[in-house]
Amino acid sequence: MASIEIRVPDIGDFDQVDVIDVLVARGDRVAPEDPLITLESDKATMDVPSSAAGTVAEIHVAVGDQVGEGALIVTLEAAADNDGADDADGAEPPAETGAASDAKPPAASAGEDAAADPAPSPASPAAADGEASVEVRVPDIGDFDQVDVIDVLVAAGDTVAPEDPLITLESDKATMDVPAPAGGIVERIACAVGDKVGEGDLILVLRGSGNPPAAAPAPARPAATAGQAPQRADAAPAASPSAAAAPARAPAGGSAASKAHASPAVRKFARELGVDVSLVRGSGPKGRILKSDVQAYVKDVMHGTRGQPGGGFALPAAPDIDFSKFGEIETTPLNKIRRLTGQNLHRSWITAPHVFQMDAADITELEAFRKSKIDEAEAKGTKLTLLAFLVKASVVALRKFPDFNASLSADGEALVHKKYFHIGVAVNTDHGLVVPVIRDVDQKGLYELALEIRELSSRARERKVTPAELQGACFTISSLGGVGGTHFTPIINLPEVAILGVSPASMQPVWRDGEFVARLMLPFTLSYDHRVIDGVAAAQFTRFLTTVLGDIRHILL
Ligand code: CAO
Repeated sequence: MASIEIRVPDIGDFDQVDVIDVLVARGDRVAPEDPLITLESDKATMDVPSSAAGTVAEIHVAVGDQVGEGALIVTLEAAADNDGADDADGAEPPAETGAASDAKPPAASAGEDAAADPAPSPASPAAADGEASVEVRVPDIGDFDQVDVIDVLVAAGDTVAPEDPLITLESDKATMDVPAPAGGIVERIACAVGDKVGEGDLILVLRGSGNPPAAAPAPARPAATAGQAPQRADAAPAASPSAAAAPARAPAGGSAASKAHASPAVRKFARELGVDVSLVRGSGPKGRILKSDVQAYVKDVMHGTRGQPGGGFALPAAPDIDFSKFGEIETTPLNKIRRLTGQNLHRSWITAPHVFQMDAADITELEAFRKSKIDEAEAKGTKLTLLAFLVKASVVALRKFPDFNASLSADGEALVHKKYFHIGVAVNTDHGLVVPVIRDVDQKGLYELALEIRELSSRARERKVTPAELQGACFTISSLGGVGGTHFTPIINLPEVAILGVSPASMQPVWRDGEFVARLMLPFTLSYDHRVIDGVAAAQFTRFLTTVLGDIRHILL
């Protein structure tokens, strides 16, 4: 069966854009035109559709990646019915469609475009001076004929600056803002949410403010989608902010739904399910609504926990506070790792009801054994820290308590038990928290694990771990043992159901056989998802872990 590589097509003037959603999973069957991923620049959101039918064999991008033209998105195993289809309809051969190498990018920016070709100017001044009324029309929107007006961002009487977004249009592939060609006061609005418009249709009339009216910049238009070379090269990308970044202004006729930050594919999905996207809380970058958010919303509604009159649970949006009112500030953008980590932790915190089970293991003997092996470990080129023992002991406990080596199915109706034992290890790095995964721990010895922990953590610190090395964990260990503290409560790394938070061991007086004896005690916390794990099971798990760590020979059993 042939493999087809689907690549990022020509995306016009944009160099590197964010992957904000991956809409397929390995094993999914896709048809031509099914959306695969959603890209977002600061001007437009665009789905990249599949150019062929097939089964998703490999996904090469993840949410948060930045991609440019030609980047490999997915590899498809071709469906039988692809064979010969290209000849029949004259479409590009599948391997080339993603790169869309012959697709023309949109032309230069709005201003340049207007200078080069003023004829299709969508802004028609009724008089030559800047105070005259200007009819603002839908500019060239590329391949799209009639598209929906999904938001009107201004009202009659509003003052707009050049490039302010006026309306938002949506096709089945892209959401795009139409920016103001000039500054002025909105005299009259000529379209409404729900209208279908095409190039040249009147949007509104602006009364000039002294700024000479220019040709309206075209909306940010995604270039050809895979397999679809654009017919025209004269459409210019807008310089408008995205809908989400539009100035805070009451929309004239726009519904809250149209203001929601979601890709066309997600909107379509929501429409199919009858979901009002304005009620869905987005967990994606910049609060973007993902398909999984719509699914989670529907699930909550079905369970009666959200959206029901008189009840429900909705988090209010965080207030936008101007801290400079209170003193000097400096704003530093979060890097990608911190943004993604924050989103994942937040999602886990609000999704999984966390319970924390604390315990302490007597590791006096284990520590004596570890110390006796330090030289041997060094000879093997590694450092045998407690963490290798914890990783191994956790797998012994996961074997005994299989519900801890499981994940809830996406619909929340089943528990997926894993027969493999991959352990995530939280690594603190200068650029944020990274959790590389040690695979098949059950098949590895302590030295091998120690080596791997060392190697993976240093690569994590050098930003050299691959996305694949961050995936597939069954259970995570977060050790602050080398740092300090007495106890802490880590957040579960969903879709895992539990995480172990380990604090520094210390000598403690322990009452034993009628006297206090000094023992090295290791405090730890098991944070677990109470939807899956009962309190008794959690206490049994942590007790068993103390037994294994108390007598490490248990790992042989
Ligand atoms: N009790 C006492 N000492 C401990 C200990 C514990 N629980 N765990 C580690 N130590 C000791 C080690 O033995 C080592 O001692 P020496 O230098 O004297 O030999 C020292 O502390 C430093 O260990 P380490 O941190 O370099 O190595 P590690 O294998 O224990 O941990 C790693 C590796 C990558 C997990 C760690 O460096 C790290 O990044 N930890 C932070 C994880 C984190 O950020 N968690 C919070 C996330 S929120 O959930």
